[in-house]
Amino acid sequence: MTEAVQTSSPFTPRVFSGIQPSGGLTLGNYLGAMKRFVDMQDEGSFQTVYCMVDQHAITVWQDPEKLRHATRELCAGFIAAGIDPDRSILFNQSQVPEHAQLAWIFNCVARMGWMQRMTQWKDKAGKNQQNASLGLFAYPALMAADILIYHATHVPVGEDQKQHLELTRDVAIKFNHDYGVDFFPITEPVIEGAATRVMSLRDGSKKMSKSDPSDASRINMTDDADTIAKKIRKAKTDPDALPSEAKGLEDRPEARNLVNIYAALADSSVDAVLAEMGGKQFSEFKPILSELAVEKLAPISTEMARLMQDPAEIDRILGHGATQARELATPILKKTYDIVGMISS
Ligand code: AQP
Repeated sequence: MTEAVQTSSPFTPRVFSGIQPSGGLTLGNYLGAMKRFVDMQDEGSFQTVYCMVDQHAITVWQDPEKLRHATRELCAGFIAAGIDPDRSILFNQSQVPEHAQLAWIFNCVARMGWMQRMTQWKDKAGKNQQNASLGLFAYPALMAADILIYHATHVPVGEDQKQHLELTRDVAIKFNHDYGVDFFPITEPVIEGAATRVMSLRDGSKKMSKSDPSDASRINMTDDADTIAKKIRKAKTDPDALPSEAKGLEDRPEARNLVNIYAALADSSVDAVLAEMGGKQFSEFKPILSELAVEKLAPISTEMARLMQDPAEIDRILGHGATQARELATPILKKTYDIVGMISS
């Protein structure tokens, strides 16, 4: 569980996190991020603000109709997984212009060298950096704005976003230092659980990702029971049986991945899973994992499909969430403009 909220901070305990509608939700997004989002909402110590970051999604090409569909489906995924729009603020980024407005200021605070060091930039831009979008390069400055426009104190994310969160802290520190203020909080990352980095089912060295060209590499939250079972059956493994202790998973990335997934779905720990499953061959373990995955994911995908039958209701929820988000963001942007020396009404 999340560490106790520090009461000495002048900032309201507030959680912000986002997911890109750059494809369908994966098991990685669910276990690494969304499950934590629900825990933090239900825990009740924080105000929780969750966003479909559509402006991040377009840093690489998105077909407009698919983007609209993916944004609605992601909203349905949040709700189906347990985010309650009456208890959390749920919205899409482009409806709250303060994100982009603060991002511009942060573009002027962050340094080129910081961005060049980001592994996501290097991975996604690949060898042809000259042809990547400027938005992809500046992605972490927009992410810092997403978080700091709410003065968020805690950000639950998967392991892959750790570096971007460090950059968010650097932006806050440099802004506060340059302007001689103590205005932006130094946000705490929350990277917890047995599956903070779910790997591809086809390659244990690659992250499970919604934009991986191989559908077999991931479990989509919309996959039906047969598809989930087939993907787990075909998941790459090694010939050895499961060990009885976590140490035995060293140098066995595919085996470790499946055990991590099982532990996260079962709300258990790797040690507890291995104590029970140690000695089993994958031919025995994979059907047990499939059964658990279907049991946990089927209710979510069924609810997502039901919600998707009423896109107007989803749009209404997003519109309402955007209004609530702007109520928090507007005064923080105005104060930022004042600090920077801009005249605002
Ligand atoms: N494989 C993963 N394991 C654990 N956590 C993960 N997350 C993503 N993949 C995994 C977490 O999900 C949240 C939302 O991620 P995102 O959609 O904003 O971007 P991403 O990290 O780049 O995810 P994808 O699926 O790989 O998207 P694409 O393919 O579009 O780049 C984040 O908290 C992330 O850590």
